[in-house]
Amino acid sequence: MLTKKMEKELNKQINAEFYSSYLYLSMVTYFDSIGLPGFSAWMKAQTQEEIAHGMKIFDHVSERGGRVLLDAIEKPAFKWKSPLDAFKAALDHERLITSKINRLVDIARKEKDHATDNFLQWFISEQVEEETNVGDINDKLKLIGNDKSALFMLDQEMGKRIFTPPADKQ
Ligand code: OFO
Repeated sequence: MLTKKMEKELNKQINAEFYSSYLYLSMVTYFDSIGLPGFSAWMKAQTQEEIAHGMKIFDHVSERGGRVLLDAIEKPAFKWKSPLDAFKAALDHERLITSKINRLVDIARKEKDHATDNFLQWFISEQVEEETNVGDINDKLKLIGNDKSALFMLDQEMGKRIFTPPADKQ
């Protein structure tokens, strides 16, 4: 059984994950609008991943006897100055999400909720992966600078990303 405090904080994280999905969906349309279909496809996969994160927490709250309360999702930004600017925003966002997950673990420990602590360890590892993936693309975009043909090649590489549901991940 979840404590009221844990239930409330997990509900906030469900909202944060759905907001992540919304933010990246907004980036899908941004990349489409500047003619980068590979970046757009990458962000679409990211959008699906965020929904899966939200649903994973949703299921945990239900399984542990809590009640999911859906809240309004904040309006995301819709334009960025460049692909690098968008990926910088994505990296900042992932760092924020990591801090939220870390805080949730602290709360689970304070509440002596070992099941939720254990459940959240998957998200701790996932956030390392999220920050690494987004950070690597940031680095590539910085190297590319104004080189249009290198950007075209990166776009093709990004377009190969396929969404893998969390249940299929190790
Ligand atoms: Fe859910 O990891 Fe990104 O935000």
